[in-house]
Amino acid sequence: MSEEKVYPVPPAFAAKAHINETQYRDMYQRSIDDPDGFWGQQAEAFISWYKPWDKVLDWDFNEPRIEWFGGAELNASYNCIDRHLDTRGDQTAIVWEGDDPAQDKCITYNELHREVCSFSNVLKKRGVRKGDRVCIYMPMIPEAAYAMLACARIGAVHSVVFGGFSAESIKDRILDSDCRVVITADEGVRGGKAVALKAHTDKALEGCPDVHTVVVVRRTGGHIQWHEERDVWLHEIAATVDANCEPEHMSAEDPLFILYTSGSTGKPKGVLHTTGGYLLYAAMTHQYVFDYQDGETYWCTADVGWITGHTYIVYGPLANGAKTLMFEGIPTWPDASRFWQVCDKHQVTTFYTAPTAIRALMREGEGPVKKTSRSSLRLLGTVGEPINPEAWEWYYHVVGDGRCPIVDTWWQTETGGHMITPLPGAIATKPGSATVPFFGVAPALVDNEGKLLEGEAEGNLVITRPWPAMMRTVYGDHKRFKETYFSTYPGMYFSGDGARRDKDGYYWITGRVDDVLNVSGHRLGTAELESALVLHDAVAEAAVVGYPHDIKGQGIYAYVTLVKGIEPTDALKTELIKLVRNEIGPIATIDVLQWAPALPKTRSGKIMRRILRKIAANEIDSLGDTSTLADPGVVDELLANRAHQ
Ligand code: 6R9
Repeated sequence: MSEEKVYPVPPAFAAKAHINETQYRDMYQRSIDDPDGFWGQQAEAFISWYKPWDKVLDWDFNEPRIEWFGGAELNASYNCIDRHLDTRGDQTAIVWEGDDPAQDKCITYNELHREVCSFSNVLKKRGVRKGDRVCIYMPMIPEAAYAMLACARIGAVHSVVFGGFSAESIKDRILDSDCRVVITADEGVRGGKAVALKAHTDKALEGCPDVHTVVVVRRTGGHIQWHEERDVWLHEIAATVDANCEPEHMSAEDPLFILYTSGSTGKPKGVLHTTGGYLLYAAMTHQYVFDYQDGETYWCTADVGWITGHTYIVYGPLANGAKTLMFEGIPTWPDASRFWQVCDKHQVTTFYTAPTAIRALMREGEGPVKKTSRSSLRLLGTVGEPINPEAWEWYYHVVGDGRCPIVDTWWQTETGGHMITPLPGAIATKPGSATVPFFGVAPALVDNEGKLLEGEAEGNLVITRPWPAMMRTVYGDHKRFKETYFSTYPGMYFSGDGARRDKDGYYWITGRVDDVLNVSGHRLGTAELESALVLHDAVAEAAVVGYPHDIKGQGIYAYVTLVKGIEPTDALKTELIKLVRNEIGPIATIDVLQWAPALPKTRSGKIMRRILRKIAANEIDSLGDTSTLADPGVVDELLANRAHQ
């Protein structure tokens, strides 16, 4: 590793920041020494409760059981809307920027209140009750946020499915959590192209007989199929309901939402988050990590279909009464200058995106950036995958003109909010490092045997104690929750990531150590991809690994063994790639498909992925020990027929 660069906190930034270095150290120490006192105080400061808690925290990582603010009551929608109305009813809550640069609008807190109340009553009218699950399959339009907040208001549990997922993926998610109502739009619009959301929904619902209602938002007016007994237009039904809806009083541990994410085995799991701890942590991290100051315009470019969109477009900013920007489009439409034009147009102060977007824009050169001012920016953020130092430096110098600190935030769907990240007024940054833990977070590194590593070390990243926004279970499968996160290293939460800790105690995330790929910041399980491939009659066996990809971070490399007697052809290759896209969605587009007469296996029949990863990464000089293979000749054959990347 080359010499590490350190970027100190700009003194002017520190002077105005919510948290400076001394405060960070003091507060962090207190959060570890006296978690009940620390979190109790934060919970009073950040959240409005109907009823206070009996106990701040009750936990046992062996069962596992995690309870924050037991006995307390609150409502997330009330916290994100109603309590701001007296002081900022006329201020903008959501700035919406359409795919088409000529389309935008501002929604005030008063308007948000009206829309969410009305949406809540629509859901009630269609029979949705407290505790029911509602699937949301939406483009990036304000109605996506209204739908989420409406669920929260009436105590329904939303399950947002990313608009880029296929009908098959929607179906699986609807069935797994038994959603009876789906909220979607006629079409989405991205990069000037329509996305057939309603058509995908219709197809998914062929396999979901219990769904009785589809609420459809009109976005484009494009042609769609209509099922009279099941489908309702939002604008039509909204005209028939009351304007006001009182928020339900929810227990702190009542579920707020389910969000599916890929694991190393089986189908995606429904990560369940509850109300009190999640909302507190969302609000607090949004305020401290983005150093949000009243009146600023904050922009997170994620899609609401991912956890980043949940926590840092909707719940965190709105709980803080912030102005949050929601962008319907893509970074390269109409051209590669779009992000920066939007920053100028709406005077964005904080910009939060993914390394894959930065790398894609970096490839276009400085021109598209430099023709904009970006003078409103004061902080930059990144999330989703490790950021390579070159991309970090480009982001810092070219986008931020060397003025804006960068917060590299490590966290996961499961963690609900930021876990390891600099606080911009407190922590000097190093390009490529997520730096140090947020308040209350106790990270540690363990070796493969679970032994805790001290000081400078590299190992598996675990968290040794609970934090308020951690997931509570896998929906409908608590056993899987325990097995996935608490069994590898008993008594600790295992992240699935590897990391290095340097001499200053800074963490450097090295990437997944399990069979999960991170493609353009999106998680994909190799098991899911393989299951999709073997659906094809011609496929006998498949193994999927990741390999380094310039833009995507990781690309998808598939080894496919065909059924005896079937000839590999380009047409078949295309068919297989299409099959996987149809099963999962366009994010699951295989980059390289190699025909494999056989796969390298141990004598007990386990596929040796280590070797497949090396071949895919072109690291053929360091294949390691192949002597334990049942048939070492298989490797030579794979090497001889390596596919081009
Ligand atoms: C928020 C989110 C989680 C996985 C995680 C890790 C990777 C996320 C990162 C990062 C290095 C960062 N990851 N942020 N790796 N540095 N700043 O992305 O959630 O979609 O569940 O992905 O993403 O590998 O385990 P999710």
